[in-house]
Amino acid sequence: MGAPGKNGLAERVLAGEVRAAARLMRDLDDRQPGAEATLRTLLPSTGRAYVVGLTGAPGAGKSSLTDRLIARLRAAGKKVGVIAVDPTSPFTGGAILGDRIRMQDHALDPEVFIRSLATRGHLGGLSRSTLDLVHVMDAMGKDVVLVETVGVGQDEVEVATLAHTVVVVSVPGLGDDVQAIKAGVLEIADVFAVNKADREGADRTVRDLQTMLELRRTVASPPEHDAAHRCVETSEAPPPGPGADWEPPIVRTVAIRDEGVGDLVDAIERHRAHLDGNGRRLARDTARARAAFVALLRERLVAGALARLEAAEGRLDEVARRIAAREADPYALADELAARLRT
Ligand SMILES: Nc1nc2c(ncn2[C@@H]2O[C@H](COP(=O)(O)OP(=O)(O)OP(=O)(O)O)[C@@H](O)[C@H]2O)c(=O)[nH]1
Ligand SMILES: [Mg+2]
Repeated sequence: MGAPGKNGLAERVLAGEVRAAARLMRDLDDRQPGAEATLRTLLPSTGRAYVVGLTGAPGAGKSSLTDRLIARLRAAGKKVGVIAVDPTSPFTGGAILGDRIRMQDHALDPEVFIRSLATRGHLGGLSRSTLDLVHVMDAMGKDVVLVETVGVGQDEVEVATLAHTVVVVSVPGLGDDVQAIKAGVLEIADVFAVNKADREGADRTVRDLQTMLELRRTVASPPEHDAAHRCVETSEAPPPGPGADWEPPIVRTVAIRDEGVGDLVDAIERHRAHLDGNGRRLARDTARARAAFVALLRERLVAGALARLEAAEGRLDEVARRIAAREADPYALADELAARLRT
């Protein structure tokens, strides 16, 4: 498939070559024509990596925890990939996010591959570009891929469509937990980490989370309801979410002192074992594939429709201006474009 150079790149990625992977990721990011073809040749070699999502408020300590998790996983001989989506602060381990070249050069451990990703503004949104990176890391032979996303807006919900295990990181104080629950984080959490447990109020945060979980248990199937609701709202697959038979553990951590991190690893491992039992892993993978496929399809359809629109009606901005000025009917335009895509 394609030019020999492209196959060469895929082979080098499969051999775990960092530079080849970085190159492919850059090309995917830039929407280079050959990049997707290369990714597709890699797909049959993926599916081995276990994906852990970490989400939580800005500054909750997600990167610090990720940093400690990397150390534990490496000590256990695992190869680790890390994707930080829209990072606002650098990793404590010295890798400077946002500077790809320096990150590569400073990576002391060749089996750890860290990559940051700015997605906002992309048509495909978080899941598409992040999933591409997950695939590349998977193809590289990473055993575990950690995905860090800031828990604001849709991103923390979308991370559930990428990860096998979602760790929601909260911190004491500021009523953050209630906010997190409002944002639907409770529905996607497989494990709760109460980080900065060295700070006052950690007990309270743990209690609040316990109360919320108990509430959920006593109310009739709220996760299903919420998932279905979100599905209608976003016409996307519902995030897999924890099953009714899994009770998300709450783990206290102090990332900066490496306290509780072993417990966090244990909790993730237990969730992994839970998924591996009774085909839940396959169900989760299917739900992930469904969400990713719908996102991909939507991206393709919207791109196709917009291209047709611009060819027929002029630039999108101009069409939008006419809609705003009540000179064009958005319903008629959308119906017309959708109908044309069907033929
Ligand atoms: N006291 C205390 N501080 C912590 C702990 N974990 C992290 N921090 C500090 O909290 C700050 C933010 O940590 P990060 O790991 O960058 O947090 P983050 O969630 O990745 O932040 P963003 O990616 O910007 O959303 C840093 O100054 C850390 O040193 C902890 O357990 N206790
Ligand atoms: Mg961070």
